[in-house]
Amino acid sequence: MPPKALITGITGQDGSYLTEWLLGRGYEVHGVVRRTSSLERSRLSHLYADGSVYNQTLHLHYADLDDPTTLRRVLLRVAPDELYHLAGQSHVGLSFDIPESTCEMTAMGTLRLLEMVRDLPKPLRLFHAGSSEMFGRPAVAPQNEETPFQPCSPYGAAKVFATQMVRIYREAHGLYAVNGILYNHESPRRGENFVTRKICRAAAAIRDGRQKELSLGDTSARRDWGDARDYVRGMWLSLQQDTPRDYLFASGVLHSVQDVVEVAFASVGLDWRQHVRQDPRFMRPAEPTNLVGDASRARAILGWKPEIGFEQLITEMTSAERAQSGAAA
Ligand code: F7E
Repeated sequence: MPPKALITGITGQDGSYLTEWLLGRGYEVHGVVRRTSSLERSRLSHLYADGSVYNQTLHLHYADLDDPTTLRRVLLRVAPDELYHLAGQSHVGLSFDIPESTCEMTAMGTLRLLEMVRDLPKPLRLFHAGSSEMFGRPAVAPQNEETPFQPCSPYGAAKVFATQMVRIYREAHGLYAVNGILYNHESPRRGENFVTRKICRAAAAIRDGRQKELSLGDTSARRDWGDARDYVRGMWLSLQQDTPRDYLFASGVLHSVQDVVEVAFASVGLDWRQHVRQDPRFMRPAEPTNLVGDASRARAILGWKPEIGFEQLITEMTSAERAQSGAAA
């Protein structure tokens, strides 16, 4: 019998890469999709269109985190060995505008899932996607798994609640439950409203004459950016250990939004100064500082290390945008 995995958030960037990773390892993969998700145009469309995969080794189920009965039913029917909980409202800026629904889904949604897992007749291994946003404005840099959380966004606070609950269920109820503390991770499949994709997309469109300028918020903001394909590998590795514990996944290197602009525009032979402007609409009420991670534990125990560097990633994302629009890469 092949191992079975269930993924919440399967239509997202990480969900789609994780699906490919697990299928490649002989898993039967099940995904939870919302009724509103358009599968034909999603990041799964290539798998959805493949008759040897869809409904053979990949199965999708309609359910929702805010509709516990549907989710409980899927969990009971699928009876997965591994559950990857990736779903949630993941835009930090937006969480200032819609804090209640962000917390409902990210914080309470995770607690509901933990309650369901606790009642399952057959135990499973749970991975929960935490975030560097939980550190907010930390007193130390780089951060590790022991650094205290000090979130400065509704999104960060919701993730802290969910992460602490995972720890509590692991300790109090003996669940095999793991938090991954994930720093920013990007790819050509990144959502269009995240800054790396927005910049790479604009650089490609300006190069090909489809756009004139790019408006950004705080370009001095710095992040520890990695590649999503490296991070889904970490998710899987963290569930293959005898003892469940939390792991931090990060590149350990800080770059500014301005660095992203410079690499993306240079990769298509453009001078960014002629096209980029600041727009207060994209500024946030609060910005975290010094979010840079120390992934020593993941390196030592999981043998994990990031394989794709910052410049390679941004260059690939920009050329993928050009290829997608039919222009020369
Ligand atoms: O912003 C600045 C913005 O939206 C990065 C999510 O995956 O990683 C992600 O959250 C930085 C911030 O990602 C624009 O103010 C400037 O300082 O790409 P982002 P994020 O907020 O760091 C963490 C780890 C998660 O867990 C989240 O789910 O870029 N910035 N100008 C801008 N950001 C956006 N989106 N748009 C701008 O125009």
